[in-house]
Amino acid sequence: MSSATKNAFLSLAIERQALKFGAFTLKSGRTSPYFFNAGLFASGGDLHRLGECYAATLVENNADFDMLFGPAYKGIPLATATATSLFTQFNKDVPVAYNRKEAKAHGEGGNIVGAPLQGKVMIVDDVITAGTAIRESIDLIQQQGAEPAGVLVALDRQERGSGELSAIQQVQADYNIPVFAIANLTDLSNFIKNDDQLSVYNEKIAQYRAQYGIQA
Ligand code: OMP
Repeated sequence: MSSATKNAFLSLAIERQALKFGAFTLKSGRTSPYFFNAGLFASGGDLHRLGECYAATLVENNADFDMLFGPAYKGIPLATATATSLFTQFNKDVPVAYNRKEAKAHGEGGNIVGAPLQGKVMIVDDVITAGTAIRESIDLIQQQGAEPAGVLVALDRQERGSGELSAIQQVQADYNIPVFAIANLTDLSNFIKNDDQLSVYNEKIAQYRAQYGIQA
């Protein structure tokens, strides 16, 4: 994938403090020297630029899919922004859908909003931490008779889950689908290498990777 896409994403994330450096307790209980919070891309401009990075990642990887699906809640604006960028940047008008967390019994009913789930469905989300939300999305897609085509996330932390594999590698292995990331921890570490203020965190990141990182 092009370094221009990775760099555009990483500089925006750092600018918006969606990527923070310090000491953060993760869901796993690990203390991480960095944390990614996609909820901080919170303006039309931010979502537009982020959508361009997601869309470019799909196109640069020649990803094979018919439509996009954004899991509630964080995946919803991300899949939408990706769909609009696929149209404006790449002239691809693909259907987009998302789920409600709670099924509606009245009105239009059901828990899928937007295009019906059919064909090869690409799931768009922020990060894969334990893989629970992604597994739920895959179940939902299969229940509708559609096929999961892959997962697209912003950042791959490249760290082990409970075993040797990362949650991303586990999803790839269990479902035999690709997982694409705009950038991974190696990209982040290279990106901050020459930054006067942030390069100091590379030592902590290296220590963290030695302890929890996946095999290269
Ligand atoms: P959603 O974005 O709501 O799916 O949550 C993702 C989970 O991953 C949350 O529990 C976050 O606290 C967690 N998380 C991040 O969002 N960013 C990170 O860099 C690391 C984690 C994590 O806890 O591993």
